[in-house]
Amino acid sequence: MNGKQAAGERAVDYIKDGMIVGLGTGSTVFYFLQALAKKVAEGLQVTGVVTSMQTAALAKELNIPLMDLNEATTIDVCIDGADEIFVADGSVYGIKGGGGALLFEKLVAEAAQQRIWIADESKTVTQLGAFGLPVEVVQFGYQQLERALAKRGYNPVLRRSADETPYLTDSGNYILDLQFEPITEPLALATELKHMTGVVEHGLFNQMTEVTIIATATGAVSVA
Ligand code: ABF
Repeated sequence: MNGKQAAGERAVDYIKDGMIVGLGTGSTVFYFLQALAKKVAEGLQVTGVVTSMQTAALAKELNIPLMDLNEATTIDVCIDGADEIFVADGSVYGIKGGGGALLFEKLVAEAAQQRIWIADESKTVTQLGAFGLPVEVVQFGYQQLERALAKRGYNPVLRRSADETPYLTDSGNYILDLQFEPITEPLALATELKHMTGVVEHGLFNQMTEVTIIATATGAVSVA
């Protein structure tokens, strides 16, 4: 068992009968989904899973009921991975969006009563930024925004798919990956980015999780 699998399986303990479960994206979430599917097959009654398009396909394959975010009056618990997890003064900051679903992930997380991050220990960092910072932007005139971000020293790079065309998010937007580190003021940077016209959302998830489940490569799990 690896760290991602151990963290994903531990998170299933938080799922109770009747819950509406929010889900993010990525391989750690896929381990959670496989463990959840086993519990559902053993009788756990989940009302539904709300998630991004990438994860929805796997949930469907695993016969886990899906719900649209608009149908979910509230989400009991949201389980998601992360690209970086940083803890300072008891607050948890994260960078997400490596999987390109940061907008849907943030919308689902903000609708949830309890947010749980699951990750292997490689995601915990002593300062934010080495991963890069995904920023979802509208296609129209994105090069203006790219130039403005470059002027601020954020080194934006348009994310491209394997065929070299611009990567498109679930909402048909582009992603500019910012490259600069360390990110020492995540709260201020989040505000700055959100005020730039054309920015739809960014991958800073500041103080947006109540529980972090981190597992080592040997499967030892710590919950904070
Ligand atoms: C998702 O989890 C993304 O925001 C992030 O990129 C991903 C991490 O992927 P993995 O679990 O495969 O490391 O929420």
